[in-house]
Amino acid sequence: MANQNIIIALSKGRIFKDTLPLLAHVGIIPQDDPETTRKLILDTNHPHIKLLILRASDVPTYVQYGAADLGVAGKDVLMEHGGEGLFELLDLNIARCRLMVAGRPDAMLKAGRLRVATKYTHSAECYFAEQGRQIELIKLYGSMELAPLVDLADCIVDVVDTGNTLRANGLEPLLPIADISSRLIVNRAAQKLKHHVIADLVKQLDRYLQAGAPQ
Ligand code: PRT
Ligand code: MG
Repeated sequence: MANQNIIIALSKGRIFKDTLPLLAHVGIIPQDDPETTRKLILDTNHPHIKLLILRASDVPTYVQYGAADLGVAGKDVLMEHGGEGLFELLDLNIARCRLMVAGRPDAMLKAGRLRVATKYTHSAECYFAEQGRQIELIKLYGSMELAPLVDLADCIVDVVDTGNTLRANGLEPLLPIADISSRLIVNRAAQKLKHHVIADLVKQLDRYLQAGAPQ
């Protein structure tokens, strides 16, 4: 397929798992499983195509700076990153979830400034500004569900899939902010210099997705 080098950045876990069938459809087979290998650069069956295994929130940065040509990242991560120097080529319709405000059922009734705990500080700031609601942001890096339980925050902004994690902690989804799915992203240089290979890849993936790729 490619005789130009193509580096694709993605994260292990749900994004890798859901991207595998899409890569397989375009004939790209990783030679290692990121859940078992310690390698961070995976070879594929194509000598010119490699996969970088990164923290999900680092994928846009590697693509933006050209360390990877392409990447697979959640829209939540892209909204936080700001998307500078990046183009979204395709909605891959994988790793779907919703970005939500969540908390105890009465959390929104609080008068005055809301304390909002989240790793999605940019999205939370934009959302509450649009709503005209004053907030105090508390930046966290994980386990956001804990914050309202110990009165660190009135509510959280996090992605929700089944809602089981919220429920298990006595919290509820309260307000939807955005529907989230993962996107195929590219940087300007790769888009120009590797146009033919990338356009061909996108065409094949798009056809597959339009035909209703099995989820
Ligand atoms: O885990 P790490 O801190 O390294 O990074 P990450 O959480 O950003 O990465 P990862 O691999 O967990 O998620 C990658 C992407 O998957 C996210 O950026 C989202 O776009 C997407 N995605 C889809 C999700 C979920 N569904 C999801 N459920 N990301 C995280 N979750 C979390 C959710 O926050 C909750 O705490 O999983 C937990 C369980 O969700 P429920 O609602 O099903 O209980
Ligand atoms: Mg995670």
